[in-house]
Amino acid sequence: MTKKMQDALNIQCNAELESFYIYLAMSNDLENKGYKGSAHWMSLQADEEYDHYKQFSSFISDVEGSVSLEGINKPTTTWATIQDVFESGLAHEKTISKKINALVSIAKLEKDYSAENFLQGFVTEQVEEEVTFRDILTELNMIKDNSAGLLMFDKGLGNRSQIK
Ligand code: OFO
Repeated sequence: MTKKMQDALNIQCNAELESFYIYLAMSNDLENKGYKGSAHWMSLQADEEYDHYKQFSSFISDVEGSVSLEGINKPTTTWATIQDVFESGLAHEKTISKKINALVSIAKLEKDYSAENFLQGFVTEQVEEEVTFRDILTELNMIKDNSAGLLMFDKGLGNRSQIK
């Protein structure tokens, strides 16, 4: 692997850990707001990001590169409403999608076919991540501040059992 590719993948390791941290902060805020089911969902979302970090770091090691960890920015810790939490989540996933696409461009330029192949899974993953957040927001925008609707919505998210 070229140094340019390794550096870019290491930056993505950091971005995945930052995603983990951001979703943990969102989970804590949802818990504080009384949305226990949504907090559970978001905590699994954080776990999924940690899994993405592990996939990136394993790939770097598999191709005899080295992983180097950097500091993680302090995340936002409170949002005005549950809608704002998920709006921020969708905006964040859009920034990650751009980063993944930029990595694919680097892999192509570096003629790194194994990195390009590895990254394709994340191109697909990012489409799914954006759809998931968009679907949740559609539901929340229909419910607005209807308490019975919010209660049912929260129970629904509480049923998430896996990171995928
Ligand atoms: Fe949310 O997909 Fe990784 O960052």
